[in-house]
Amino acid sequence: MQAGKPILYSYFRSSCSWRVRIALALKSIDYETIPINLIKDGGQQFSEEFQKLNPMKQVPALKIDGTIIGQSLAIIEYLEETRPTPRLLPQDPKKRAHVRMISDLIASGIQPLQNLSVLKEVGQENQLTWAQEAINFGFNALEQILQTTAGKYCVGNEVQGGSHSLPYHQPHQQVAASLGGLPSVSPLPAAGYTP
Ligand SMILES: N[C@@H](CCC(=O)N[C@@H](CS)C(=O)NCC(=O)O)C(=O)O
Repeated sequence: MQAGKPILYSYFRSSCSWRVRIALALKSIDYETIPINLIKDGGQQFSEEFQKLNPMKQVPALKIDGTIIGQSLAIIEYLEETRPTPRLLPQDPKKRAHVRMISDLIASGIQPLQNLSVLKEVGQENQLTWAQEAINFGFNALEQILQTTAGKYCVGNEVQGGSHSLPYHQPHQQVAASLGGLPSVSPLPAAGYTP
């Protein structure tokens, strides 16, 4: 595989892709986007061509440095290791662990439960309640954690403290606000990123 400009396979409404777009923007990495529409044509993630890039049939996937990487957090970690400036992870190991804890809470504990494929299994009638419960449960845990870790961002006042998880907050800012009683979760999206 020839290494050229990185290519991000992405969908505009995908919070997982958004997470990677924010990391790319923070690191000022120039890249191209190939849109994978998760709704159109029965879901372009299921095309034979895309499955070869990401057998999980999910966005994002990043073609970079002659390889292809799926899983948003793995992509972000790779960018951090190969393009370390500016840092996304704090230097302090405890703060770093806090960033990873929050990222995993969102990327493993909330988002997958309301993925399109899961909602389809849950069925149209129950999917709203199902998704609301997953978000409610996760955000309540997050609220408790942020009360001890957050400053301006999820962890402290440096952008790297919570950049992994900011992208999740942004698309769900209104949800967090509408849930009420989440004073630490609701204001965090206002971090000013529009990648
Ligand atoms: N753990 C994966 C999750 C990726 C994921 O769930 N992507 C969603 C969009 S945010 C997707 O492609 N869904 C397609 C589907 O459910 O069919 C990551 O963090 O990259």
